[in-house]
Amino acid sequence: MKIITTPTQPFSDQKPGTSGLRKKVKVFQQPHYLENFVQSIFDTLDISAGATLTVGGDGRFYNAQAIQTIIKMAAANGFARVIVGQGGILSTPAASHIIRKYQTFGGIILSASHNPAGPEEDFGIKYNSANGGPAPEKITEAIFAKSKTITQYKVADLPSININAIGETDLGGFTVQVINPVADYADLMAELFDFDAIRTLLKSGFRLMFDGMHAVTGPYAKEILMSRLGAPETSLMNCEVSETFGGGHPDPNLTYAHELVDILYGSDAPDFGAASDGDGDRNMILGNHFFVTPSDSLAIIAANARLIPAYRQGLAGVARSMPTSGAVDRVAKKLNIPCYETPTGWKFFGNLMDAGKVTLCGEESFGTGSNHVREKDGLWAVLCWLNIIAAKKQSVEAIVKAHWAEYGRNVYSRHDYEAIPSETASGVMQHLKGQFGTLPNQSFGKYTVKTCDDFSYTDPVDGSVSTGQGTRVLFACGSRIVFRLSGTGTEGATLRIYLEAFEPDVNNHHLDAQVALAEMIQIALEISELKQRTGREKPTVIT
Ligand code: VG1
Ligand code: CO
Repeated sequence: MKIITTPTQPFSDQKPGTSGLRKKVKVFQQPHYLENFVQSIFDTLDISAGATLTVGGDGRFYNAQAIQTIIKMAAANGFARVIVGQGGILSTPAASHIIRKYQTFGGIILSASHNPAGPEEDFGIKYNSANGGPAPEKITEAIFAKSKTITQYKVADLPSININAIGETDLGGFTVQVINPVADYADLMAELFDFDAIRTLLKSGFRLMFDGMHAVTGPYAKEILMSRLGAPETSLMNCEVSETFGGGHPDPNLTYAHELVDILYGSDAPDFGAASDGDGDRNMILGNHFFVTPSDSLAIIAANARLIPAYRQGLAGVARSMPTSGAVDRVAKKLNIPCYETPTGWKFFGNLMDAGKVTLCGEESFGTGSNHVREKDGLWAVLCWLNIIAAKKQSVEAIVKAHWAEYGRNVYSRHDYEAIPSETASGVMQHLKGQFGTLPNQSFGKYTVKTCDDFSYTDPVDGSVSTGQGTRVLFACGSRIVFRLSGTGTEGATLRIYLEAFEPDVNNHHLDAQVALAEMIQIALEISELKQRTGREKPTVIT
């Protein structure tokens, strides 16, 4: 095999964010841009002889072209085999499963998750390690360091590979294997859940609506919900993958999944609604006229895990990202199992799961998962709910309200201010930091500040430390406000404000979180000077 070495110059902006490198497609299309980053990944790894690389993505624009480049670079950099999903498709959780099941050296996942897709929109790439999880910070930092000093990259002189047909192509000591992207993942789900019980539930007249948002989960939902569980075709919407995600924004929340929300809040609403995101790792759960916050969803799955065959023996522990509400902490306390608080992003859960310390984990950003893979998993969360509903024979609303009655309610909301100028956003964060000394003991109405700080995390497994993971303002009553800059956006900065108040007596509480949190919202705006500094009257997205 002939290997072509091409000289190149570094780009300065290849720092991986919360979940890999995300940029506009136009940025990735610059000559050498993708190649530089892929070479930086390979240069960071100690690729063993005979190693296999898993490759796949969410099917967005530029996915197929990028895969051709990655295959040729994998061949040139010492991989013996690449496993790729047919059509270049692998949802993020399915990619994690393929890495684990076939014990591949690692994987490259092409996705910008829920960010819009198309020639003018976003693309993304990330590396996952042999455990199936996103590379830990020390690896992503090493990749970034390499990208700043790179001088050349290697590409094998190979023809384009047909990735649309399942089968193997031998290219002289290097093999490309195109696999069914859905089958292994669907088999795994069938092992974890009580498919018979879910099938019976769906036959009993229980109606569901699943929204694939024109993104990668469509083919997975068809195979699992329709073919294997017997849901009628009318219970799936937007399940054809399109390169532009139908021109939409496949972010499963109350703002962007409004088509589904309208159905679940309309007349003749089904019993259950769910949506997933661009790369299939997020989930939103709805009942008939009812929204389940992701933080509550995590807590409820934890509390009911024993109803699911895979977790019948109980949970080793649970973990949540710092901004996620403390609802799951209350469940962990009752179950007498450990609960870990990590920085935002799935990469921090991997060590805890590998060490057997946690079974379930989740984030407020519509991400829930377990140790069955090392990524969050949208359809898995949907199946958890269906399995729990089938076992409890109660509605979504009844299950959530019973949970609140037992554990109390962590009223929760996140307000996002998207695409604000980066300097303005860092100005807000600096301003907050400047008040670390003066805010404690100050009172705002009934709320008194106890402490404020920047969250940092010491990994209990390998001792690595991650600093600057969000600013916390903790109140004496247990309520809190967290401010954090997003690490996944591609335009300016996104400032996230996370609000949480605990309500032990749910009868005494307004169901609408925005009403229940009104005072906290005012305090957040006041201490951050957000309106004055950004000129924004209201958040872009409220979840
Ligand atoms: C966001 C979420 C975070 C999530 C990340 C990747 O990051 O807040 O919880 O892990 O997206 O999700 P940030 O830095 O923008 O807040 V996904 O579905 O893009 O893989
Ligand atoms: Co995603």
